[in-house]
Amino acid sequence: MSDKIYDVPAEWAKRAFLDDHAYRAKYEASVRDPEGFWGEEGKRIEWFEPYTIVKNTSYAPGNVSIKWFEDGVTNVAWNCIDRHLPTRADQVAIIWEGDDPSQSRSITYQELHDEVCRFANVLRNRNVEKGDRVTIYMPMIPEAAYAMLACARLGAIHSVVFGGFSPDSLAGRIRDCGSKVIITTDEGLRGGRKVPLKANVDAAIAKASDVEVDHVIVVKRTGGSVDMKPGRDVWYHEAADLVTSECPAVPVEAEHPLFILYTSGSTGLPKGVLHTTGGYLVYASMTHQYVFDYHEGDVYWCTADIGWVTGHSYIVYGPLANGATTLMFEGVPNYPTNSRFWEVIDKHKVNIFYTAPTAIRALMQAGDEPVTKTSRASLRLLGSVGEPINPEAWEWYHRVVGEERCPIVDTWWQTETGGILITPLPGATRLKPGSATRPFFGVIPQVVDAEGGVLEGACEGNLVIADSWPGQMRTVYGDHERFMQTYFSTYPGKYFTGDGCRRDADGYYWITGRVDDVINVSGHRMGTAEVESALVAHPKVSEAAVVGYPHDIKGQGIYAYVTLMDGVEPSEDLRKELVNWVRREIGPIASPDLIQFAPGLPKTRSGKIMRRILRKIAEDEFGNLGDTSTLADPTVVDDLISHRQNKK
Ligand code: 6R9
Repeated sequence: MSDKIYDVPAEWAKRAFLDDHAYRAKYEASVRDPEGFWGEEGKRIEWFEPYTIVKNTSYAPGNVSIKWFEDGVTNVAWNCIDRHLPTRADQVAIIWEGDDPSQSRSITYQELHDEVCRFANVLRNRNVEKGDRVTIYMPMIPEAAYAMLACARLGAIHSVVFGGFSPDSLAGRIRDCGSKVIITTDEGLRGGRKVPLKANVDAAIAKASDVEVDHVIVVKRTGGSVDMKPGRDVWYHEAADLVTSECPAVPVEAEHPLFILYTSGSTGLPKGVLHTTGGYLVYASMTHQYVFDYHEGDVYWCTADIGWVTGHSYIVYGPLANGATTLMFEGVPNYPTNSRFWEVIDKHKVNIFYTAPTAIRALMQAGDEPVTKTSRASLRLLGSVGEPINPEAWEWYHRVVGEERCPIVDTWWQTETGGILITPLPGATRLKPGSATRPFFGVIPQVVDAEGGVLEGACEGNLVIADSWPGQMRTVYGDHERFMQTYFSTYPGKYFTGDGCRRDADGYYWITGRVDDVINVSGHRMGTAEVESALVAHPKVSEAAVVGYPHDIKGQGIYAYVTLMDGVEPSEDLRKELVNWVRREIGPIASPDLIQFAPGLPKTRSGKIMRRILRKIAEDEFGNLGDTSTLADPTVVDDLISHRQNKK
């Protein structure tokens, strides 16, 4: 914890939407009268049929049901595009910056309209209708945003799968939501390297043989050669040539699903987090405006990938709902050089910059010079998301990148929450490095102890949210039981975030990280169970247990304890083979950083692996193993300690 406090800069106190006093008053109003508050706020988007019911939500055990603006009718693509046309047809909606610094494009709202309509018509010609699921497996190119908005325009439900996931992971996601249409590109391009997206789609379809995929729409990106299956596969540019740039936006109910996004939990396969239309858009739009203090004419850049929720809410939906100019970046922070982010900021005069602690830490290691040789004069506000930001990285971001004039908004939220829940507001909140500070409007965080008792004042425990907000997920796709079990059974009547948290005497929240079996690697969520099941699928592995350990750049690294089949000898080659195996099974983000071959794992007499002990060993805290007396064979612990792998 850092005890430094940064006051709101004078310039900010003047320009921002809200000062501290206004924040407190508005927050009070939002929790005193949610119906009145959101009833007004819901009008920030356009409705074809206005709502009369604002909030209809219940966290009741066994009967969780979440509905906002339920009798309203609208369309997300209409709100993100058409309604801006009378005033902003020629304003740039999307600035695209390619992996190769010589490539960039600007797309106006009129062009966005035409492109999205064309894409929607291509889908409509392939029988995509309201409620159908469409899988999008694409790199960061404007066509990915067109594809998302085209689905929204038709009332189809998109499921974006991160381009770094393997064919196996993609197959699981196609199967789970039964999507008959897949949109991809020939290849992706990141950091100068090509990613065989279309070939991965072909492999995934072969694996998901129980699902009938009718159409694969392929956008040409690199021109690399791909196999096209006649009748199933179509080049987007050929199909788009045959359609018009007009396509009506299909009116949908506020609770009509907008998208599914798969995310890792503590058990089982990734869950399909389902977000719906009206409440999600109102919340994404409102948070984007206030948290980033977005004003007319600002150029806004979020570096996330559209494969993650941050890309959904804060590259596409929030900014476009607000008529903003949003920058989409295809590349990576260190290609061609470590100055890339800052050069892009200068090139496009970016005012608001939102990135992840892992990127900040990696760039910090490269020293100040790659930053200071750029101007960054356009920058006004910095943001952070994805994991706790350590105070050292915060200070560097503030001092070197923002030259002490840009506030940092450390935004805490989750795939499940749809938008930011705990965050500073730049004109209102004094900052403490490492703290996400205070709740956004309408959000009621509570800190509870293990028994669910609500703690008051300064305290530490688990973070829950006491009542619903409009951006909240509505269900796990196809499995409402799992939704209730995962989020509402630990502390009945409350939404359990899975995060630990401390609240200080000023009422500031400090997120301490996951308290469940989810690890956060470079801001990406991985379930330990997923990595374990990939490892045990290898013929030489008998058992595996995976935990997180502190990693200087990634935040957490993946530490795997592996027990081999009888007769198999541990070796460096086998270690490499297992790392590659997991990369192939799940994707590069799941690669174990350290593998320890363990003849036995610490188990209770009932056979449960005691992860607490494995975590302590991986964290290098042998002195503090706690009670080991319930272990079936306490001697395995000594062997584990003596063969601990060293951090990289
Ligand atoms: C938006 C996103 C969610 C988990 C969340 C928490 C961690 C995100 C954070 C943060 C501390 C922040 N997290 N933002 N922890 N401070 N500002 O990242 O969604 O991928 O679902 O991850 O990330 O542990 O529970 P998602």
